[in-house]
Order: sequence, then structure tokens, then C-alpha cells
Amino acid sequence: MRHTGRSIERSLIDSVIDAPAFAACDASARASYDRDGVVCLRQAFAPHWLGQIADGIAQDCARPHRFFRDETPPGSPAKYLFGFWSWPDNPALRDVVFNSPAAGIAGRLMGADAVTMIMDNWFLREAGATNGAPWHHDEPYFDFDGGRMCAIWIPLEPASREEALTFAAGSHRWGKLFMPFDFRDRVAFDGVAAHGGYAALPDIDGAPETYRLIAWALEPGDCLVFDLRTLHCATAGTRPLPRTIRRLSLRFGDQDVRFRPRGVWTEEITRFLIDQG
Ligand SMILES: O=C(O)CCC(=O)C(=O)O
Repeated sequence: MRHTGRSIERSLIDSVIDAPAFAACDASARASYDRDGVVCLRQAFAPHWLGQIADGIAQDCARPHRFFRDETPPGSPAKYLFGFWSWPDNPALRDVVFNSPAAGIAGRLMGADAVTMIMDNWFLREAGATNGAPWHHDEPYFDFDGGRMCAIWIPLEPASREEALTFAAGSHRWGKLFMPFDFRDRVAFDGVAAHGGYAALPDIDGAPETYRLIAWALEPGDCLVFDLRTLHCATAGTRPLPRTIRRLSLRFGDQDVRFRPRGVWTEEITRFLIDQG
């Protein structure tokens, strides 16, 4: 695939998307994505890509790098791990980023003229782990701003609704940014409150009838695509799961997205990105 290293131009978006993924991004999928801020695409990723993601996660676990994180809280009998910005040193994940249908899916759903990679981020939650992603939306975790941004969430194992994510449909249009949380301790990052630009999260679990909550069961090959402003959480956020699950989130932006350091809580990533040029 041809790419500039930073972004894929409009003329190339369709060249990285194969027929099943192209078909999955039909008008109905695009309408759901726009309305709800999330859509489930069935069988968009061939088994080859799931194998590459599994190999990429295994490489990171065998040789943890600068952005490998153990987010296991004290007392949890099993681990919750993740890694991000792996692809520069991880051939399998690099292949997924540049050659899988992911960028094409992101481009079609966002209606983009160009697609820029924002971040690769895998999650591994061992059977029995007592934490998963709390309610959050992704944008406040990243040094990117403006334009449209989305995440493609690809589970490697079958995911029941309990093992997948739950979304507050339409929350990408609330016009608000909410405080980002540390996934291990479920507290706002240092410096967020002082920044002042982020609202406190509403207590969604305390009044679920107030929101339009949506979730899907997924098979390997399926994916969820969501706007970086759509609030979501691991459905079983604190309940242990019976099996180990692995997921990859690939985040992309359109041609209007710009690098903008967000705050003290993203400083390590800011430095990394500046060093990358
Ligand atoms: O799969 C998970 O454990 C969390 C994924 C997530 O919240 C995200 O990618 O924003």
C-alpha cells in the first residue's frame, strides 16, 4: 500500500479496503455511525488480520516497551494490560495499521478526504481480572484536536455483550469533553481538574434509563467503530470475566485533525510524538 507515512489521501482510502469491509461500510452503517456515534460492522477483518494482531500483542507482552502498561489494581487476582504506540517497533501491528482495511473503514465512515493514524492500542484482560475500561470518551486522552476522529475496536475472541463495550448513543454530539480517568484506579489524571476544560462525567450507571445505552455481541472478524467523543465503557467494568480477552483499538483522524498537546497528563506521549517529528 502507498502512504505518506502520516496519512492516506482520499484517492487511496478505497485502495486499502477490501470487498467485505467496503460492503460493511454501506449507507446504513454510515447513518448509524453519524446518529449514534458508534456502529457494529460484521466480518470486516479476515482471519489473517486477527492472526497479525495476536502476534503483535504476544510480541509486546514478551518484550514490553516504553508504552506497555500494567493497569491491574491492587488485589485483582488477574491482570489487565495494555500497550500503545507499538506499531513502529512491531512488524505485525505495523502490517495491520498500514495494510488492513482499518484505515479505509475509518475513511469511509468519517467521510474523510485523508486519514491520519492517531494511535494503536491493544488491551488484554485476563480471566478473573476485576477491572476494565470505566465510562469515558477517548478524545481527552490524546494530543489531537479538530476534525473527525474515530476508533476501530477489534476483538480477537468472541465477545458477548457482557465481554464487549456499552455506549451512550448520541453522546458524541453533546458538545462536551469529560475528564479522562486512569483505568487502574478510576480517578481523573493529575492536572485534569486544574486544567478546567473537562466536565465531570454524569453517573450513567446510576440512572441508565436516562440514556440510550447500546451494546453488541461480536464474533472474531466483527468490529465496532466509534467517534472519539462517544462515551463508552467495558460492559463488565468491575465484574471478573470467565475467559481472557484481547482487543485492538486503532484510532484515526480526518484531514482536519491537528496535533495539539492536551495537558500534563499526556506529556509523555507529547514528547514521543515531537521526537517522531
Ligand atoms: O477493550 C477495552 O478493554 C477498552 C477499549 C476502550 O475503551 C477504548 O478503546 O477506548
